[in-house]
Amino acid sequence: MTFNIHSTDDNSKARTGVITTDHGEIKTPIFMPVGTIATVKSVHQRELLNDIKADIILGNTYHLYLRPETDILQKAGGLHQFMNWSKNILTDSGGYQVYSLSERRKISEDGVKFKSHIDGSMHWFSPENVMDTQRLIGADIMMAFDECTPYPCDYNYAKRSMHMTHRWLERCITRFNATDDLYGHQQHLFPIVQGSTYKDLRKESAQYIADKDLPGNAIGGLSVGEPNDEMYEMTDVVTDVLPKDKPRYLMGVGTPIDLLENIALGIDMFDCVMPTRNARNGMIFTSQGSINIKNLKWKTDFSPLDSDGTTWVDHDYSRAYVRHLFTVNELLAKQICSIHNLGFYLKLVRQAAQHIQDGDFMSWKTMMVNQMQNRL
Ligand code: PRF
Repeated sequence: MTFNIHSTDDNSKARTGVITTDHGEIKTPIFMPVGTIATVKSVHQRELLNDIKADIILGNTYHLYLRPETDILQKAGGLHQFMNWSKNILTDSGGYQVYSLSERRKISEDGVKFKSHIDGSMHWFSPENVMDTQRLIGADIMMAFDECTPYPCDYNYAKRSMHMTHRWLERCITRFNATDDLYGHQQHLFPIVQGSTYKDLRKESAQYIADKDLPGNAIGGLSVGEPNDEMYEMTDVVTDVLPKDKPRYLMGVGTPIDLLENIALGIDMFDCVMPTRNARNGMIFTSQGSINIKNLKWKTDFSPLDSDGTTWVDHDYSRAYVRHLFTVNELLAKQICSIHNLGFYLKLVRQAAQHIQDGDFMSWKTMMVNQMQNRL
């Protein structure tokens, strides 16, 4: 994997660059659509490729391990083959999903015992078997196994948990180095900074992670209920420590405004269920603000879904039509809004890159943040 920085902003920590892997180029800053269970919900791979223009999507070890199960993915020749996606894939390690989804879990130094949210069966994740599973999935970028602490989190718990995440990282690296990629493309491991909302812990964790000299670095444990200012403060502290010449990935973030604020703080990669999940509930994002397309006010609005939008759904369908589809509970409503929202997120990060190159990123960001706060 290589990461080449193309431009930097004089007034913030924002930068543009290109990550290159065996599955092609990823232009940063990037947003990665979430494809939890081998599908970006209600969006075809063709649309991701041609309309949304995603360079990389995300999968979840936790979900894929439970269904279709790892051996099916292995028989298929890996996740790329199974779902017919020839660009990049990053898999989250399961560290977060075990905590947020499984009904019961018991965490120890060895790993996590958890109960499946599907059928209640018992399972076991460890730093070692999570590396093995991600080898079998075949993601281009694999994530280390970590514990994501809740918010708020007691200082002593956050500190103990962070140190355990660091010890787990050692075990991940050992297993990663002792195993090979299985499908003819190279895989890469990213470690995860934790430390809750404590600056000293965040600095310590960032330094520890940076010293491992892996090809990219991630920040976890944020966007878990803390106020936005606290999230931005933690990102700021951590990006001051993480090396400049490697991509930085802020996990599970966020709103369009969060993306712009964190790009200014030196983040290169994001993922979040928000554009797809909100789309399925009728909430769409535009550069003028967010819209609840189910509202009565759109009943006779025959203007395009988003006249500034870059995907075909933005121009082919009116607000009144999409509102109607939601009213009668038609599947097409969710498809249209998911394509729209992902198209909007990807356009937003491409625009950010353009403004970083042009040297007016911060003034553009201020204008966009103001506009996007509106509810139309
Ligand atoms: N760890 C992992 N995945 C994550 C997170 C984390 O802390 C978050 C936190 N926002 C989202 N996804 N492994």
